[in-house]
Amino acid sequence: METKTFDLKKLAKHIDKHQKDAEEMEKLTVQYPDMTVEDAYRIQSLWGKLAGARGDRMIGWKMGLTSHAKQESVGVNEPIYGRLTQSMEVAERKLTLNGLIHPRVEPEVAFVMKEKLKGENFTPRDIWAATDFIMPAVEVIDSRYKNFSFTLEDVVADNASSSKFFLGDQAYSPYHTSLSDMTVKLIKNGEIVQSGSGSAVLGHPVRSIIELANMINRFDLAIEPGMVILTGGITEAVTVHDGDDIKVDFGTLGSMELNVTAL
Ligand code: 0L1
Ligand code: MG
Repeated sequence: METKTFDLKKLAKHIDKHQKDAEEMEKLTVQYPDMTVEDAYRIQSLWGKLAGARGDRMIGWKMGLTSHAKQESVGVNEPIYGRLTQSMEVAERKLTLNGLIHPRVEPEVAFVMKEKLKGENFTPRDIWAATDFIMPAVEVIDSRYKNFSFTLEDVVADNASSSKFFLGDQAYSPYHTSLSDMTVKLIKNGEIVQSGSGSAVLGHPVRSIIELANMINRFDLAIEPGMVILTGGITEAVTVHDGDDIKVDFGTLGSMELNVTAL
């Protein structure tokens, strides 16, 4: 087996420390330019094990870089995935900035699964049949890299910038509405600052689940029953500051409102 000049476990601990301390770090690829995307997913997996060992259980997956705009900004043509843990889900409608570096919010659709999906090349029908319900969601992304600047390998190792997420109070049937036609507006302090349609997510959010199953199957991993999946940003992510009021209008999936506070 090829011997790496870097220790993946040590890098997972390094990222974990910067996440916990909310402290910016240099890109890993500056010091380790030979790092591959596969190495980066292994670092992410080791990070997941560290979280699990302190009781922060994995509860789902997120897909990132699912829009052309985001892929272009990182210079890639593929999405990425990350791990969602229990401590990332926030039940109250308050986003506390303490513990975060430079958070941004983005509206998403979450799928909650009732059946295991393991394998490749699922069809949309397979995904719908395995879905329990869908929910509107707001993801908070917070890259641990300076200036939110990274390569594909860096962002994968940093768990796809995962930090927190909010799910709406109301769950909906998977057949409630056409998610690709759904228009979503992100309103900050009373002003519409972003809008987009569900089709921004790989053409349709269901495609995001198909892609996730393909990608994790390469590591022999599965989407497990009960897991929540954030399918990807419907609009660009928006920076938030203390005192901001964030409202997301999901059309027929209702709306969500968050207050941003320092503490
Ligand atoms: O959820 C996302 O699409 C974020 C993926 C990572 C890229 C970023 O931090 O903007
Ligand atoms: Mg996202």
